[in-house]
Amino acid sequence: MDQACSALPRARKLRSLINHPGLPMSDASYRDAIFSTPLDKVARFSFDEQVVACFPDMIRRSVPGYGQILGMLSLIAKRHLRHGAHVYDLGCSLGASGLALAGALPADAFRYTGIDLSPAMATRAKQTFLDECPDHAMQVEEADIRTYEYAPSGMIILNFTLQFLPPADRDALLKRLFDALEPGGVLILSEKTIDADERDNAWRVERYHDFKRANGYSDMEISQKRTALENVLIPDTLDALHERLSLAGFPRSMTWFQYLNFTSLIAFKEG
Ligand code: GEK
Repeated sequence: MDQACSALPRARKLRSLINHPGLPMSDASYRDAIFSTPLDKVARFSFDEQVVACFPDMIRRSVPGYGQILGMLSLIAKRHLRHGAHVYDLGCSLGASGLALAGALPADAFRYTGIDLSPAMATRAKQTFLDECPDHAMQVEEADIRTYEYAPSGMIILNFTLQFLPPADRDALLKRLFDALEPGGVLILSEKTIDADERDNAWRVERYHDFKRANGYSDMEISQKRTALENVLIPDTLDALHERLSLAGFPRSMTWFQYLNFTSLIAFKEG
């Protein structure tokens, strides 16, 4: 196993799984220590083997509200998804959203396709679904969500993925997703956001760093990760996200969750 990750005690592993539905048991054991030693030159962040090995720990300790958003997905699906409809999870990483749905809905309730560009992520997600929910119809494709040919779908999940696309590619993708949604379909869009007001933004970023410190990250880890994500993760403002959804054709969108500079929106195909 990679040196940047170390084993979590079993009790902690179980506790974190109970608190956060949908994360793969087999991948929950390694602690994110990727930026814990000083680096001469911090490379651009990428979703490689090293990140995959400690991803569940990394995302839990770095994304405020991640577990709550996952937990709510199945409740939203129960209200909005036609029985047997198709669900896309774009930038599925290790398939946490798919697992959250499979943990709460019967096998015939939906068909799921997770898509991820990272071969390491897609391979692990496929195996996780085979291990954890073999009776559900779970498919994973290694592909670019910008060029993928979408079939009609009842629910599309974009959890913390749009932020990794070049801003110029975002509107075209959202338009294609709007077209792929069936009448009554919903898009869940979760993102890190930036505030237009500098003082508000500074406050939220500082409290976010406090959140990371409280979750065990050192100042050096926070600073090196920030450098690695520069020009890789480019956040929009919350207003810009709603504008993009409107431009894509969605007659109605709302912010249903916000925790510091992390937010989740729901967009309805019908008003
Ligand atoms: C979760 N949704 O656990 N096409 C396909 N995948 C992409 C692309 C692209 N163009 N660009 C980036 N990705 C997940 C978390 S992580 C967010 C999503 C994070 C993939 C990338 O490989 C990675 O797996 C994912 O998007 C973003 O709920 O790590 O902050």
